[in-house]
Amino acid sequence: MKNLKPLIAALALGAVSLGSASIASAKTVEIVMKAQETEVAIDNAGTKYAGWTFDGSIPGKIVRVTEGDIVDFTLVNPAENKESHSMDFHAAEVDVLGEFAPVKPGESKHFKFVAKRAGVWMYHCGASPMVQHIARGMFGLIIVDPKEGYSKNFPKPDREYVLIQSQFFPNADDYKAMLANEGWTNSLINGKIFHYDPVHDPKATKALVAKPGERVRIYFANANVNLPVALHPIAGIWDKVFINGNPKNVLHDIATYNVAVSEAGIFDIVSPADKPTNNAIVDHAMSAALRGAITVLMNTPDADPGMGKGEQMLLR
Ligand SMILES: [Cu+2]
Repeated sequence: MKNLKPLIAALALGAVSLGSASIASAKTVEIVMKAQETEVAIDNAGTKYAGWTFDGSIPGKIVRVTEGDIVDFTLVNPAENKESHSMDFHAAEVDVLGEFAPVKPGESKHFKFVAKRAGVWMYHCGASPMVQHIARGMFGLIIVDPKEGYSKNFPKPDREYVLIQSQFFPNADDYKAMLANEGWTNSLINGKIFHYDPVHDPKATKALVAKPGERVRIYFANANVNLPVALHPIAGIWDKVFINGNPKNVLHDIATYNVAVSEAGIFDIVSPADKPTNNAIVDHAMSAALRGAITVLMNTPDADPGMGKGEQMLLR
């Protein structure tokens, strides 16, 4: 294989000198994450839970790149951890036994991949038992924006929010129960029960906000270990659903979309422009909704202009 390297390098240089748009604009995005076995708050009251996390919070940080970019990734597993951990980016086409292999405590792993396909993709730890590493909180989202940018069919949103749903198993050690789907008591949205639902939890201090008539783009991922999500915006209709977040995979006028375990996608909602309204974005499976999977979206003229933009895409 070694003798191929000069050839590959030459081809790569050739591509650059030709000035191909995708190569010329492609950038390398360096991402470092640290596996942290640490306590996290799993509800708005601050109830502690023995989480396993990327960088100390559930979910891990949003990774956002543009189609064609190189993701230069390092996973650090500090020596104080007890478990091996790993990284599985669904946006990557690599070797499950290579790039995605487990990393022991005290070690780290570095790999690169080209984000060749636009979309919205879950990432997660894949170390054994995977069910436990995901259930305890080791997941997040990578957004690969299309290199063509926005278009008539893929309109620019006014606000963007990330919502990641997961199942909460209070007994963090019983991975056999997790496999059997037994003992899960609640659903988490971005790591907390009723995170953005002051109706069902008076301790909730945050909700999604927008102005009437704005296009709100929800980047949703199903990080449940076993259950699909029936994603529905109560008192609204998904104007567009982009399956897997790719502009080519567009659906129109959808009430409920079934999101498979590990699936992620884009869900656009546009509220009536002529009056203030509220939506409740739910998993219409009641066992999940009434155990935490409800998110309030308030459409009011005085909506904070900074919400749903930049760092305020993922409300901690
Ligand atoms: Cu892990």
